[in-house]
Amino acid sequence: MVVNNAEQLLLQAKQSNRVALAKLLSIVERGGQPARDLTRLVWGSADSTYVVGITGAPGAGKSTLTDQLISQVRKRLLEVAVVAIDPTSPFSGGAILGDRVRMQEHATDGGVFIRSMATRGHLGGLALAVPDAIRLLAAVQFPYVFIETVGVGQVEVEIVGAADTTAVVINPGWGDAVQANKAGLLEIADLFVINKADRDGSRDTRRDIELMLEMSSFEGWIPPIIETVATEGKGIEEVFEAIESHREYLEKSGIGKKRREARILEELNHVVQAEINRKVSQLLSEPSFAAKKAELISGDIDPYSLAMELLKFEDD
Ligand SMILES: Nc1nc2c(ncn2[C@@H]2O[C@H](COP(=O)(O)OP(=O)(O)O)[C@@H](O)[C@H]2O)c(=O)[nH]1
Ligand SMILES: [Mg+2]
Repeated sequence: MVVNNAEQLLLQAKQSNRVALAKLLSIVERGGQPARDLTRLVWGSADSTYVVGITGAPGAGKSTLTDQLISQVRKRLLEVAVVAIDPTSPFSGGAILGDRVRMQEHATDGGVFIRSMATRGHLGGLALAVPDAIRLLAAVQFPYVFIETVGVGQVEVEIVGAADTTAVVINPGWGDAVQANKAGLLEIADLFVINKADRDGSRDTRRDIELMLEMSSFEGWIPPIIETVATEGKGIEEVFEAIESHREYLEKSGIGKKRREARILEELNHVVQAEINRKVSQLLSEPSFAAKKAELISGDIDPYSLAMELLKFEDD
């Protein structure tokens, strides 16, 4: 039997070899055939990992909060992996010194695995890479995976919204909740964190969120609103407890299972689209297309007919 590199790395990663895990995540990040092979390898492995999404505007305190949540998990003697998709995140090195010093504390803790994922200006790729990364981290048995993304843009919101529990981080101040609403964050929020509650205005922000929640139709789970001062560790325990309550709710109601199923189908949707794009690029670069292109330009064939011909599709 030929044991390929990825298989070997996966075996090592399952034995807590973090270097091997980092290499596997690089494979995921780069995409292409090796990433597809890796997904085949990991698919279907037992999945008891709980995925928590943390999102909000840049500077809202997502990384600081994540850092504190890591401590909560570690207090319970569990391991945690963090995937940060924020280009300005301390995890990816774009931070002020204070943050970095704190992160380094966790960086030497073998029970914490922190990884930043680059967008490389290719958000479509991210929609594929993140679920793959989560699955990989689940296969190596992390009980918790935290995903930090900036809550701007449809892809980022979609990615974080696919978590089991999504925390939306807002700051006190006029209009912050309204901005979050505009970005589509309210719809995906399972809990709200008003971070920087050491500043004025958190009561107004709470009222804004409550009003918006009243206007939307939440059934069953009503997202709690929790005030935190992440830099001082205030309110963090409550946030963690809210995550656990939401988890319990998802499990008891069966909604968690449904969500995971929807997530897999959504992933299939992304994969199908990506594969079609790949196929189309291939077709368009084939030499036989040159003649077709000439026909198109001379007006002998219209783009719709040519597209159908290329894809071997038939008219409806
Ligand atoms: N005053 C105050 N500052 C905070 C709080 N939480 C985070 N910060 C600061 O806000 C800045 C941005 O935090 P960061 O976690 O990097 O935000 P992110 O961009 O959302 O990940 C940093 O300077 C933090 O130290 C807080 O609760 N209160
Ligand atoms: Mg950050």
